[in-house]
Amino acid sequence: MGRAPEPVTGGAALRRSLVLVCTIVAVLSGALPGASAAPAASAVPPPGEPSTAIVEPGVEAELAADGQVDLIVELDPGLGTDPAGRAARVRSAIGDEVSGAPVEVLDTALPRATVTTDADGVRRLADAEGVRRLVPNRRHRPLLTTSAAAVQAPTLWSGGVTGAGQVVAVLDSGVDATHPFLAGRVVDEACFSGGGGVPGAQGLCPGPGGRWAFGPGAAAPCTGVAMCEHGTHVAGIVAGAGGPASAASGVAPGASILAVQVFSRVTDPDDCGGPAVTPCLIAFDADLLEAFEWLYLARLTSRPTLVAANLSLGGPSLGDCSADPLRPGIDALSAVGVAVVAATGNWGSKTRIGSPACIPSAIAVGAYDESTRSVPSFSVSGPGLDLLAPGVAITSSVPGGGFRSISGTSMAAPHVSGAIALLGEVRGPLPPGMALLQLQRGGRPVTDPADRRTTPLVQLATTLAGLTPFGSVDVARGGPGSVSVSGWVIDPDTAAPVGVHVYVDGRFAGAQTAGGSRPDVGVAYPGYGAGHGFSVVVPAVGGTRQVCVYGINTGPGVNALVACRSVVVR
Ligand SMILES: [Ca+2]
Ligand SMILES: [Ca+2]
Repeated sequence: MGRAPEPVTGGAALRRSLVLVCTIVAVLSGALPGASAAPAASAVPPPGEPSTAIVEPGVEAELAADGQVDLIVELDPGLGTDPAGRAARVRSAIGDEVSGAPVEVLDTALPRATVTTDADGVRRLADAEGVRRLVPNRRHRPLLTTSAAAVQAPTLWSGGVTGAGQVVAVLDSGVDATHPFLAGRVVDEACFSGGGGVPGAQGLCPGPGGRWAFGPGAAAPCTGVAMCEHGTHVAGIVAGAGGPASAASGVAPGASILAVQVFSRVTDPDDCGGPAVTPCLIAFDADLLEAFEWLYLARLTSRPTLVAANLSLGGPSLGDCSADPLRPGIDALSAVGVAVVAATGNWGSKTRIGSPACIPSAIAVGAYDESTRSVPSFSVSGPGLDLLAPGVAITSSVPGGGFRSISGTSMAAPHVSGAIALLGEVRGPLPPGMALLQLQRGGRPVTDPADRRTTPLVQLATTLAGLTPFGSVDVARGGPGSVSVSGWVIDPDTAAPVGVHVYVDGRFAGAQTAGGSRPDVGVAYPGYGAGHGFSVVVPAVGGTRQVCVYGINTGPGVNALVACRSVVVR
């Protein structure tokens, strides 16, 4: 490893935990589509022999602008998964330095290193054996600009549902665990900061060096930089409780918070958006990749009810989000049941959502303005936008015990993370894709006046009432004195087959348990298996008949109409 970590407490044990995550994720990452994505072709052709490494276009853009680039070097997974051995092999592949700049080996399962270098260094790395891809070490900004009621959370609270037992990770600028609004909510803390040694990026973790910290106090809010209150505000929207009338409660006031500080202090005006706003907070890809793997291990070991990871941060996407450098970590978390909830951005684009929200397995959340009952102009929209949630003038906690009203998609995303904690308490483990589907089905459609895109606004009471069976009638055919219908049905509360009832012209005509094999349905709804098909023949008299199929409910919800079809019976 590069620099020695500086844990706040329990350093050695926590360090071993971080090492263990490398091994576990390596197995999973190899099986994930994102791990071997084939991105765009090289933009910096090396002199002489052709390179085998892919150089992302963003690398050349940074070289053209600055003469140098902060790189993440992705190496061949064949370098092995044993952390200590892998670091040595990374160094033997690309050296301790490139063109005089030091190489930092990242603490991630896929072998990665960071280095800041020039065009010559990029060419040498692209030519080096074992180097698979060169990507910019991107910068993500916090996304700023009595909202629980707008998502119908109080209806659930009145039924005793508060998110109790559920854990939400908040990857942000730190959380004030001593704030009365968050008293007792923060159950663990970690910090990843410093950008993998990017020059000019100062690590903000407590302790010397500021690179890593773990345990109580590790994710204390940063100080001395604008937006250090951001993470405390976001955590309050997820799980705050007992506040003033203007902010009486977060969405899931019984849920727990896993606070993860991922921001660094940066002084480059180009990164911060101008000299007037320096220094600023930046979250680097390198730190997010390490944080994702720490959360993945926590989910598999100590935090089995970690249901969501909130990312109220981002920047414009590079274009191809299926090859996004952060995708393997987000895919891995989603695959073990952690919904990764990300804000789409506040720069007003209505054509392309930001990264990491644009990564398909992330749940991308835009902002809704309760006062205008519409989508605010700043809220980034485009293909991949999954949900809307309140994000204008949201009052929540800030460090030191106070409260402030802030706007942004940063405020919308934690409404969804809290909603998933409430769903998790009611329903038990729900695959993130199914949680999203339920929130979308139960949501209220809202059309953005800027691009006419219609997106569901989270409505929790409707969503819970909507945990009813759903499916499809694929075939309905009349025969001599009979009707045959086939299709599939799932109740979101169980992977087991559920019943279907068939009615002809409003009269009960037959029943079946929908347990037939439908591999296509199993693929479409991961975690629910393939056994949801039905194929029924019921008696019917001649003429044109209305045939209706109902799914029989399990757990929350009610019996639901799947579909009706008109058929001609001979
Ligand atoms: Ca998505
Ligand atoms: Ca149900």
